[in-house]
Amino acid sequence: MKKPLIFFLFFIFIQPLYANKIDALQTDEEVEEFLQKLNKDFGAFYVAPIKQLYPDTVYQKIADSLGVKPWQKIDFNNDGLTDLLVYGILGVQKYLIVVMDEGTKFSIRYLNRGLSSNPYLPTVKTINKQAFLILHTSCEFCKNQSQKIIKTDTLVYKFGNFIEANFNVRNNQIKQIDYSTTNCYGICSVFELHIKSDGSAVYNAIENNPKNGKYTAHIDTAYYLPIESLLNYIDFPNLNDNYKVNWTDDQSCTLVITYSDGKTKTITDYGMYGTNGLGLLYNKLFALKKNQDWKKANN
Ligand SMILES: [Ca+2]
Repeated sequence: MKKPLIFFLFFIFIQPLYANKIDALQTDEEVEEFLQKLNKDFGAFYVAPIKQLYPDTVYQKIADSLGVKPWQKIDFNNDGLTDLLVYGILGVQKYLIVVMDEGTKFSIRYLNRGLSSNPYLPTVKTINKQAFLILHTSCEFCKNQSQKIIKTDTLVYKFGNFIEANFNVRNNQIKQIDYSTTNCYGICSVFELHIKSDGSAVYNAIENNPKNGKYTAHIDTAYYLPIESLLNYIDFPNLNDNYKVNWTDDQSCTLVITYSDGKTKTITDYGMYGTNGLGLLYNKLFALKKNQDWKKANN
């Protein structure tokens, strides 16, 4: 008779430590209310049934066969805290979002690529206890309707966001990172960053920065090492040399990685979203402008 009692007490005391607000969500309305409390911008956001997410009956059948759900609870980063994947509608736009429980707060990751992107068919697959977001991109807005799924990405939550999974990571010895941005139709920060593997760095703030000018710093290893790891994870030598979004007036950037014995890899990226991994890398490089102790250079 003792065992059930011990189990019951264990359940009572342990459960509140691990259960979070996402675990308690049961209905579409509860999901909507949860999101609206997280962010007021989600005031008109709603969870739509499959028929509304995919008005074309062909895509409804594909969504059913793939097992697409408007929302589901998954622990994407294996930290014991349940996260929430939602594909819903706000205004005329479908939004694919993930709410990550970071322990002390919930934070939202937006997975749309541009506002006019083709609808997604998101599913989740777990391999060796690791959850992957399988993102099928439909061709609902394509002129050529023969191909129903135009792209399938396998994304994993790493380095703070969802990036393309790499099952065979190779570590290249990175010697230098050179990064530069261009202007855009509006106001975009134009700058250069030159970072050596010992952390010594030059930041040249050229236009539209809080303070333009040339600065130097020693990049904190807590910031440099994740950038180096992310570069190796995304397998930069095998990425394309050029990326381009399908809209205009956006900002462009160029990334040059010097590695191994003087090899270089140059990536130019119009729209700065060649891959999810590159987008995350650029965010981390942009952040260095603010999170390092830059000193005005003498020349
Ligand atoms: Ca989690």
